[in-house]
Parts: sequence; C-alpha cells; structure tokens
Amino acid sequence: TDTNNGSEKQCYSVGRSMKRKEDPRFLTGNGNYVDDIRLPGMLSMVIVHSPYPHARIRSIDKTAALAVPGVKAVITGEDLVAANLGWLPTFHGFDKQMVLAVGKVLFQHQEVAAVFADTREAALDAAELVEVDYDPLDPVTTPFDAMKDEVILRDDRDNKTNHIYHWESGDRSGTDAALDGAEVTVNERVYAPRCHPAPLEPCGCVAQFDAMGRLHFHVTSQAPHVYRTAISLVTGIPEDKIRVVAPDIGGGFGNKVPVYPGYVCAIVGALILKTPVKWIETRTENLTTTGFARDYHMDVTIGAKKDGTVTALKVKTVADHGAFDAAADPTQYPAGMFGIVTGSYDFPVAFTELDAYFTNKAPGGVAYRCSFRVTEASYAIERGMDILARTLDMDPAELRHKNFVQKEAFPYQSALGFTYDSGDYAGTLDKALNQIGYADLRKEQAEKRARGEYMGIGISTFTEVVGAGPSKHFDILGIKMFDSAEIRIHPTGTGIVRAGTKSQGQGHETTWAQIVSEELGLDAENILVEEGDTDTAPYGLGTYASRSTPVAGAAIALAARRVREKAKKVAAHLLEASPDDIEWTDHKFQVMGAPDRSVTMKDVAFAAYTNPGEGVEPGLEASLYYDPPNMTFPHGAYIAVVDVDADTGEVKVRRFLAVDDCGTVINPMIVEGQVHGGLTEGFAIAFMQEIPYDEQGNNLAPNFMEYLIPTAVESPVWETGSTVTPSPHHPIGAKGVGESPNVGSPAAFVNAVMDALAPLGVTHIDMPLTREKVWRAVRDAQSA
Ligand code: MCN
Repeated sequence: TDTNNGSEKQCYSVGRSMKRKEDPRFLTGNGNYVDDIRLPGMLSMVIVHSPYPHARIRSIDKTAALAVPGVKAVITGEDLVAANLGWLPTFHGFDKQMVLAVGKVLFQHQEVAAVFADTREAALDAAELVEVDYDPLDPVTTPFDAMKDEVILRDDRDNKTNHIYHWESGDRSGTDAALDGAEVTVNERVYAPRCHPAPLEPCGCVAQFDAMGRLHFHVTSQAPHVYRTAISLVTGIPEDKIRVVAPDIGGGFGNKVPVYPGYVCAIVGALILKTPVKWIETRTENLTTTGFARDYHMDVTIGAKKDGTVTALKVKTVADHGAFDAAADPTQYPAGMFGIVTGSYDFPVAFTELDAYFTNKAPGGVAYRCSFRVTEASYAIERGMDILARTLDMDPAELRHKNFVQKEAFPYQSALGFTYDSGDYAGTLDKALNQIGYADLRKEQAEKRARGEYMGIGISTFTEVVGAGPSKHFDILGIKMFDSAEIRIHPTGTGIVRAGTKSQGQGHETTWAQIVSEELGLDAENILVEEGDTDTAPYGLGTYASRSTPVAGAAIALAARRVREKAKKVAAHLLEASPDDIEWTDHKFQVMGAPDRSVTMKDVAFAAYTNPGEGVEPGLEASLYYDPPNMTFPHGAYIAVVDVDADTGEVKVRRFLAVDDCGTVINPMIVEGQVHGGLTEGFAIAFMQEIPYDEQGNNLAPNFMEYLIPTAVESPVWETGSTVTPSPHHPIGAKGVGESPNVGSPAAFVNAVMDALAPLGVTHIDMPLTREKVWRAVRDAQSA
C-alpha cells in the first residue's frame, strides 16, 4: 500500500507522492559509494597537477617519488603515449583530450603524472616529489584574446588556430533584414559564467582485473554503458572483458558524464601492477579539472514592433571551451541545443551563430544540469525579453503574453528548427501571476519606489528541450541515442525492472517502480529497480539532459505493456476465454462485459510459471529499446521578488514561485524535490557561483571558500505550482523536469534585480550578482 495514505489502490498509480524507496538506505548512512569499496591489495592513486596554465615540460624526474616507501609506480604522459593510451576521445568527436600532459601543459591543474602507492598518504608524499621542470609560457585566458590567433595553444592539431568550430542555425539574411526594418531593436551582451556542478561526491573509481583478466570498473558515472564502450575504444580491452558498475552516486549534475584522465590512469595502474587501484578526486581536483560548464558570451538582439510584437531574434555567441573541448555533448550539433534560444515566443525569423575557442583554462563544454546549452539559451532570451519590455515601457508579463506560442499552435515549428510537442505558456504564466499575487506586488513596488526603496519582480517563462533523443539527432561515440528497459515478473507477483539509466539522486528506484506498478497493477513497493551495472542492465545511454523519464521512462512503460500482452494470454487461459475477449481494466484482466470474471496480475504471474496454458511459453518478462520520435518540451513560469539595498548591494530574495509543466507527473513529491534542488542551484548561479580565472591563468575558485554553495541559511523559501500539458508522443505523457529549475531560474533572479534597480538606470549586471557588483553598478549608474 501507499506509504502516504494507506490506500491499496494508491500504490499502483502514477501521480502519487510515494515516499522514495531508496531513502531508508541513504538516511541511515548505508549508501554504497565508490569510496566505500575496499579490496585486498588495493593501491591508492594520486595525480600530479601542473601549477602553470601554459608551459613547456622540459623533463619529468620520477626518482625521488619512486624512493618513497610504499610507492609502486609513477606514470607520465610519455609512458601512456608509448602504450598508445595518450588521448581520450570526446563524445561528439570534435576534439580529444590528453590523458596526461605531453610536451606542454595547457591549463592550471592539468594532469601531468599519476602515482600509485600502498597508502594514500604515501602517494600524496610521492606526488610532491615528482620533479617536473617547466618552462612557463604566456597564457591566453579569454576567447577574445584566443581569437586573435597570436599564440596557437594546441600543437597537436593540424588546424593552426584556436578556433574550434563555427555553428549556426536559422535564416541569417532574413533575420538581418527583419532587424533592419524593425520599429524597435534592443541589444545586450550577456554572459553565462563558467561554473561547476560541484556534486557532494567528487569523481572517483576503483579499477580491478580479475583472474581471467576481466576489468571490473566501479565508477561514479551517469552513463555506465557509454563508459564501457569508451574504455574499450581507448584501451583496446574487448567490451565483453569490461564490467562497469556505478554504485550509489552522491550527485552528478553533468559532472559525471565525460570519461576523465584519472579513469584511464587507474585502469593502466591496475593492469601493469596487477592489483586493484582506487582514485578519488579531492574537492579541489573536482573544481579545477573536471566538469566545467557555460562560459558563454552572448550578444542578443531582438527586433519588435512598437506594440511589443517580436519580429526577429539574433544571438551571436563566443564560447570559451578551455584547453580541450571536453564536451560530453551528445548532439550532432556542436553547440548542443542552443537552438532553443527562441524560447516560448513565436519569432517569425531567427538566426544564431556560435564560435568556440581554446584558451588556457580547464576543459569546458560539459553540461551543468541543462540539456547542453539550454540554460545559456534560456538566460539569453529571457534577459532579452525583459530588456525589450523595459525599452518599450511595457509590463514584462504583458510582453510575454503578447508573444507566446499559442497553445493551439502545437506541434509548433520554431524558427530555429525544433518541433515543440505541446505547451500552454499563457495558461502557465497566468497561473503563476495569480498564485503570487502579481497585481498586488506591482502596487507594493510602486509604493516602495515612491519611498525610494528598491523592490523588483522578475519573470522567466522558459521552454526546455529534454530527452536526448531521437537517434537521428543524437549519438555518443557514434552510438545512437535510445534507451532501454527489461522487466521480469516473479511467480509471486513481485518483480524487477532494469534500465539503462543511472540515478544520482533523482529517485529512479521509486518512479520506475511506479510506472511498472501503474501499467501492471502490482505493488510498487515490490518492484525492485536496478540500474548501473553493465553486466545486468540493458544497454542504455545514461542519465543527463533530463532524458530518463522521456526516454527510459517510455521504454519502461512500453516494456510493461509488452509484459501485459503476454499476461493476457495466460489470463485468457485462467478465465477460459479467448484472449480477444479479455480486457485490462481497473488494473486487472476481466472478461469483456463480465466484471465478476477477472484475475489480477498476481494471479497471472503465478500461472505464467505453473500453468500458462496450452502453447503459451512459460515466464513473464519483456525487454524493449525505445527510440523516441522527438524530444519533449517542458516549460515553466518563474517569478522572483527581491528587495535590493542600493547602498550596500545586498539582494534579498523575498519570494520565488516556480510553476512547472512537465506533462504527466509520475511522483509529485519527487518532482517538487527536483524543483527545489534545481532552484537552489539557479540561485547560486545567479548570486554566488563562478569559476573565474585571472590574467595569469590562475583558477580563482578552487575550493568551497571561493566557490560558494548555498546552505539552507542562504536559500530562499521556494513556492511551487504546476500545470499539466502531456507530451503527445510519450506513452504516459511525461516530459523531463530535472533541469527545468536550473534552466529557468537564473533569468528570473537577474530580471528581478534589474527591475528593482530600474529607477537608478542600471540596465544589466552579469552574473553572479554579488553585493560588490550590484553596489558598483549602482554607483556607476549614479555617477553617469
Ligand atoms: N519525474 C516525474 N514526473 C515527470 C518527470 C520526472 O515523477 N513528469 C521524476 C522522474 O521519474 C525522476 C525525476 O523526476 O525520478 C527526474 O526525472 P527526469 O526529469 O527524467 O531527469 P533524469 O532522471 O534524467 O535526471 C537528470 C536531471 C539532470 S540532467 C541533472 S544534471 C540532475 C537532475 O536531473 N542531476 C541531479 N536532478 C538531480 N537530482 C539529484 N538529486 N542529483 C543530481 O545529480
């Protein structure tokens, strides 16, 4: 029965706030993480990092390190190149990354050598004694310097330029013509700062070869099967000789999608030293080497009529991808899904182009809780719309209303080529405006302004694109993007579902069980969910881009329906009727028109193994691979209310309301939890977090003293609401939700602060809106 309200029927249903099945394990401290693994003879690996952002390596001397008691080996980039293991491919194939630096280091903290020792302490001591003789070079720390090509950073590429790629989408000349003829145009350069997902558990692995030479690789991975294939491609170990297991994971947020140099080193160490090797990142390693997102400079231009109707959108982006384009980006488009930049608005014409550059910063291009550039795109358009509203002296809610894609227009073809599945943007905004009491807030603001107080209201009505994806648009390492499910029902009516996804905190053990339960009329408490072991789970592409519900969730529902088809034959046998006369109704099989003649799935499950009927194969299971016809397009209307102290720059977020629409909701409590988590991250991005580099290429936020994580003390109280527009192509109508709050909220916060400061003439401040920046902007505006 449902743990919340005790009613038998509730336990089946999608749409119920069933408590998370995984939580007793986590709440009692019994989660099983990579660092919990202890194996006999296991060595500890520590990586030696470069102190310089750009330098030639003259020599590396391992002698002193090797003399430390307990040290078993030190490997360098030269060693790996000699073994043909020097490079890691990136998922989308535009670049590759050095495992350990050879010849030159390209960013501060780059991996230079790996030390293996009996204990972590010995490995740490020895790492300090690896003597690397560097010849420092001038670093290039901005894409604007990099584009001059005065210094070419990458010696290994034939292409002697720092330019990585140009990507464009839409109608350039049509957009230019529309902008030329527009009654009003607004333009602003907005920056999505380089930031980091900073999961509670940093990256790490344990590599172990068994007596048969098979690699058992436990790793904090969001995509275990992809890792298995990537490891096979990099190391040459046949894929059947590799088992990847992702145990419990303490948050991923995108950080655990790419395969990192430390993993290759640990595998090499375990192979040559013939004993297991563990590597666990420190917090500083995590914040300086793996998993950077954003660093997008975006020029947004919107053309409109005087009445506020938008006529054209142009967004030109310069992207800083650091030393390697480590993008774990699975789309065929190098700039991921940035084409969602037209957002929720019906732009008749649009054009966007993006140029990405190498710099002497850590490898960039990884996604942080966004479907590959969607947060950047949403921020650009939502800031742009607010700037337009202010230029036209229009209410920002009214401007949005005027330009929304109308709910009758779905499926809607955007000017940049996406086909949005469904939505009700106006309905969702109205719900948010009513729920927060918008009209009253505007009155209060007017009164405060009259008293010289700075209160602001910021709106963001974003559209997300999630569920990578149809195989025609997405692949990783050439593997087309589908997902998978395998369901096995046991004789007593309990069961197991295995999927190609991997929860890092999202609650799949609960929601996948709920889907099976709903489809098969079995108790969700007795449906075990297993993910993350490549030996048992069917091949899947993993959990990121809020793809699990849209893709694997669909695979699970459809696999369950396959089980039901089989079960129907057994039910027909039990009910002595023809399968054609059996219907599935109210979570059981019954003879059509004879409700008193019915059997439950539990009855059928037992019979499937004991008495399935003449000619019916015993057993009750199904597996299914699902290639979605399209992505799903969740949306939301977010409203932030802030008070700004213009004398100190302090911003107080007084209220924040998020109304989300992710189609059919499987578990409202889990969705609300996802929204709270994502909003907290969005809040941090808007006000606290950035990984800045100084002109010498030093990473200025290598720890939690500098890279701030909001605690319950700083975080606002979140108010939530929802609307439901099912996805027409998903079997249960669900869209993804995990990223929406992170995608939609930064613009709402910034729009609110700009609204507060409008009377002072402040028009834009780049995130993060620290007190100092807000104070300076106010001071500059006043002295202008
Ligand atoms: N859900 C639901 N009904 C819906 C949509 C989703 O009940 N209509 C439930 C799902 O079944 C799932 C959860 O909400 O239990 C999130 O589902 P979904 O939106 O499909 O996202 P994913 O499971 O694919 O998770 C990925 C997404 C991303 S991209 C990042 S990054 C992220 C996030 O989710 N990282 C997280 N949320 C996180 N939450 C935690 N605790 N830790 C992370 O690392």
